Amino acid sequence: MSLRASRKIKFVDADILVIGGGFGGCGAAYESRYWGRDLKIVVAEKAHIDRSGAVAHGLSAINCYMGMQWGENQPEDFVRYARGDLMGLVREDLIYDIARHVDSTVHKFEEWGLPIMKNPETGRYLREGKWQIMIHGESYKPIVAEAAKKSADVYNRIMVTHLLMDATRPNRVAGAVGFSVRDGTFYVFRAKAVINAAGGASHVFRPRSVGEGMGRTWYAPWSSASAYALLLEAGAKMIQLENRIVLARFKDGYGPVGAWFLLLKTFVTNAYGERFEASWMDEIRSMVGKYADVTPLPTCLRNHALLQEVKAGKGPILMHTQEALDTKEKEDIGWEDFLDMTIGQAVVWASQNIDPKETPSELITSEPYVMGSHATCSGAWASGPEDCAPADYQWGYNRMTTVEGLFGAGDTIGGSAHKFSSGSFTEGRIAGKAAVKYVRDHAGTPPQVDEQQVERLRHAIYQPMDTFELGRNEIVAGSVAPGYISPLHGLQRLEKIMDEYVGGVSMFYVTSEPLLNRGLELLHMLKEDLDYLGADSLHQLQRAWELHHRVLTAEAVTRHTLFRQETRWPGYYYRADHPKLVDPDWHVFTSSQYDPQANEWQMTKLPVHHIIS
Ligand code: SFD
Ligand code: AMP
Repeated sequence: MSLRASRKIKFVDADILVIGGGFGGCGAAYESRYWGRDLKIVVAEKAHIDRSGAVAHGLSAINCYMGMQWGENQPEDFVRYARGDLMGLVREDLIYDIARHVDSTVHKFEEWGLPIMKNPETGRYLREGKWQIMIHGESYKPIVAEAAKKSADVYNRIMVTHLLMDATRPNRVAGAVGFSVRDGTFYVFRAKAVINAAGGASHVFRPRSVGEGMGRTWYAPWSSASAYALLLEAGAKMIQLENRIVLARFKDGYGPVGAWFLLLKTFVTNAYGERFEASWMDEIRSMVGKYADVTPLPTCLRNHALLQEVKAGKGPILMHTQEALDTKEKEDIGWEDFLDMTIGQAVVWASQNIDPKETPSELITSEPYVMGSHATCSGAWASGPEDCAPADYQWGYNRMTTVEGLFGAGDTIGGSAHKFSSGSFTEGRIAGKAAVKYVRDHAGTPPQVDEQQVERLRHAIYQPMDTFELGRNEIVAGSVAPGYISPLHGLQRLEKIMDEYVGGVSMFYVTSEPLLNRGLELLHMLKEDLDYLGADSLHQLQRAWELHHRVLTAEAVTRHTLFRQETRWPGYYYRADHPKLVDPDWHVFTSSQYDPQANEWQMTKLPVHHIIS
């Protein structure tokens, strides 16, 4: 009997359980309450909903807004844009569905108190670019969280570790379990429907920032792949996990570039003052054909040009902020861009004596991230909207995964790139509405949790604390422990494997079949050692389970990358053994399904349907 498993147990019954109170989760809670006034809606959040998730620190732009009431854009245009950026491979039904509803989400944010910048000449929202608008967004997250808090019972500081399945129907979700990272209480959530909105993943690949700086990444360091691992272990079908994203960012602080390129019209050169993108176009065309002529140039191809320039020794690449900040207004926007969303970048300026009005700043490509809401679309294979999804894209309820009663939103859902904060919240709303309908339609057949599964998990979850209790007796020289592996050591081992074998920064994003196969062997050995994780505190226990989630997700990324025998997104990763894009064979989604009992993976292709001309 585990020492720690004798702690308190708390059962929480819900009609709808939302895992993760980020943008997708807040949208799901809000909309579930709207359609399900009489239902019990519960949010389980591993941090505190007021400042959790990727938007914890705030943002300075909303990157998905149509402006339909002013005739600025139509949903069809947005589908074309996202499709072009992802080089043809997106779920057009899901993207269209978000685009047609996203404006109403943004209007709600403004009504709830989010200050959105206005264009003084038109009175409309100030456009950063065609799809983006500028906000004073330091408090974006608490403002949006308030709506969720009013809609649901929020359980903060609960790390969800596993989903529960119905006792008699193996493909029907029944809830989830986790533990309080504050007092260790074991939580059993029994729910009729579950919406997984647990966000994307940083720290799957080794970051450029290492040592004491390793907490500085572009995507939040606490984005720990639960969205994917929870689904994989439940046997849900996943897609496009090879579509990891690499971002061009201000060096060392990871400051985003959108406001600079699009609003401030800042330009980039190599160290010799040359604007280089055009010079790589012939080479790009030879690799990806017609996708090189998409406007704007796809994000991955912009990366590719930058990378080629760096490899040719023409770095550092410079963003000429000093040319853009020629008025006080622009200077204010430049600083606020970072102070609202990436304070670390403003700190880099201060610490390196960089006055952006005087001196250009270095740009560089980041390590890869796994996510579904930026210029990338890794995630779950989900049922689409009833009115416009092709027949093989729908099986009942919008945003339901292939597991009965299990929905997703935001980074969780695959195939629908470019949703960002507003689109993730919107997708949460869509999933919430569908989950309410699911609960009502299935009122007569509620799931039953499998008591044995709960008991098994109660023991497994606290095991790292017991392992530490025993292993600590053998500690030598401070923290050297022959008897267990610490979550940090496990994480560093994972990052090294992914970096060196699966296309991280140290390999200039290059991988190949032999490298991927070796990576899988090493991941297998790492997985064996996860049984010996030791946690000296509840905080470390959370880190241990985050590591479990990252490792399983990493394996899925590796298997997808091996399965797709082409280089579709040069600049995100390169299959050196398949350097070109191969549309006749690979104009498809890659799909995986994991069987945890047998520890087997099934890889397949799924069709890409174009529904917008
Ligand atoms: O400039 C568990 N994003 C941007 N979106 C925009 O609209 N505009 C921008 O300007 C954006 N930029 C940007 C962005 C993100 C970051 C980090 C930076 C800059 C520096 C992207 C959006 O933030 C992103 O698209 C959405 O937030 C995605 O929403 P969602 O819901 O999929 O993820 P989340 O918000 O991180 O929430 C996840 C929640 O789950 C919790 N959680 N809870 C319980 N148990 C577990 N096991 C859990 N695992 C996770 C998390 O704590 C979190 O609350 S720019 O760069 O493009
Ligand atoms: P980022 O700051 O890089 O996350 O980008 C914010 C938004 O601007 C996203 O919608 C990007 O796709 C878009 N964006 C960034 N840079 C460019 C560029 N050079 N051309 C077109 N769109 C861009």
